[in-house]
Amino acid sequence: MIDSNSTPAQRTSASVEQRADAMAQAMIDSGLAEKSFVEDFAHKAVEEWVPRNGARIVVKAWLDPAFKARLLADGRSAVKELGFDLPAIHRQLAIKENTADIHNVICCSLCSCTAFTLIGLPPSWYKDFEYRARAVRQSRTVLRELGLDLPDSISIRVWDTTADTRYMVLPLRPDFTHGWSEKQLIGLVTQDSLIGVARLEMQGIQGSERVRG
Ligand SMILES: [Co+2]
Repeated sequence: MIDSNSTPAQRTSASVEQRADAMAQAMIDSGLAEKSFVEDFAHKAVEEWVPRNGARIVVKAWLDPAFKARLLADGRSAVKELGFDLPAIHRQLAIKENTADIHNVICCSLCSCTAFTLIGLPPSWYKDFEYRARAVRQSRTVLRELGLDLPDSISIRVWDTTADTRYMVLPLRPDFTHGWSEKQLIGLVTQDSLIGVARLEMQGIQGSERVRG
């Protein structure tokens, strides 16, 4: 049944894919972008900007205290050591270290900014108005709704991304990973843990068994 309150525009709105294609075509037609630019961007988004990049950085920091110190002091320069070059607009990369009693979580209350070349494109809930508004005001409740029930002994710090400062969480290395190889450790670090809506040590052995198997 047609909703009589909806406008003609709402009833005929195109899918996200159709709108994205139309925007890409408009950019090409107006000379704002070459076709190869759009294709290159799409390729990078799927193949190169993946959370495994962030996972590699995290594990390097776990295994190399000197690298970790450089990473916390100046994230942008430190990740270059691993071959990660950030877009020029990401002037600063601030790495926020979780501890036993501090939990960091990232949001963008304005839109959907992330350090996307390192942690991957943001998940859909990250772009939702609900998350953007409530992550700041009701962080403990929002984290619980996303499956992370933090005890009161852990305080929460929320980092609101800006155009030129991007954030990534440095998760705590779980005790149960003692003796794991670098590759196993990299496989454990999830995008959720890099954004700060999960804590690896709270995923427990069950989650890790899946990764190791
Ligand atoms: Co944004």
